[in-house]
Amino acid sequence: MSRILPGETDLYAITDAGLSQGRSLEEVAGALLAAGIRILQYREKKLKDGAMLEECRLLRRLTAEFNACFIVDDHVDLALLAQADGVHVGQEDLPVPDVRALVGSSMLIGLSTHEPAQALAAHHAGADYIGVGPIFATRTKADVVAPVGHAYLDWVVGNLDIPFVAIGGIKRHNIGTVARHGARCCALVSEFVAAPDIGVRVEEVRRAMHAGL
Ligand code: TZP
Ligand code: MG
Repeated sequence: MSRILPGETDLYAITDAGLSQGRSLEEVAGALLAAGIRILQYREKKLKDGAMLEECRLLRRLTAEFNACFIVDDHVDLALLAQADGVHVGQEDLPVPDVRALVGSSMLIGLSTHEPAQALAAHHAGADYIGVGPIFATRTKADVVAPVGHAYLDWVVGNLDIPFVAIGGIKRHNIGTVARHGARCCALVSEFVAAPDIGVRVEEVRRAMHAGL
């Protein structure tokens, strides 16, 4: 078990089977973890619960080998059954206090936010960290809200003391700017999982992020 918060590590990787170029979840996750990714989120919108539980258990084993933090998107039941380190919910999922009642105090709860009022509410409700975005336009998420650009990120950096991860359309070419605006942790989906060589890509992204600081 590894409770690692955004900010304690610089990069947060999220799975996406449809963007993984035909590679297995095990191959993609293994490459991300071998490249030093310390927070890995399982995000799956198509499979049935039984298949998702198997995949969560696989990722629990892999992340434990690497002492990495394992987060499950949306599914509190799967997070509990797979003994994940955390669960990540959106504005229209179960409210944070209700998730907390289910998972207890030791599991991390992350909440996606898109505006200051949501960030303040997340803090108040006891979220352990927030997602801040989408910073840029993205095609990875179907029902995504309009990009918030750097304005909302700047507000979070200037006004809140809660761990956060910037997300949405972040790539090698723009992560330096996101870092310069104060993001100490960035979440990437397509830039990582669709890369021909995931290990090389993680290194490139990390270098670009730190060059921006
Ligand atoms: N939440 C906000 S944007 C997003 C999620 C899950 C998708 C980000 O994907 P990408 O490929 O890094 O733009
Ligand atoms: Mg969700």
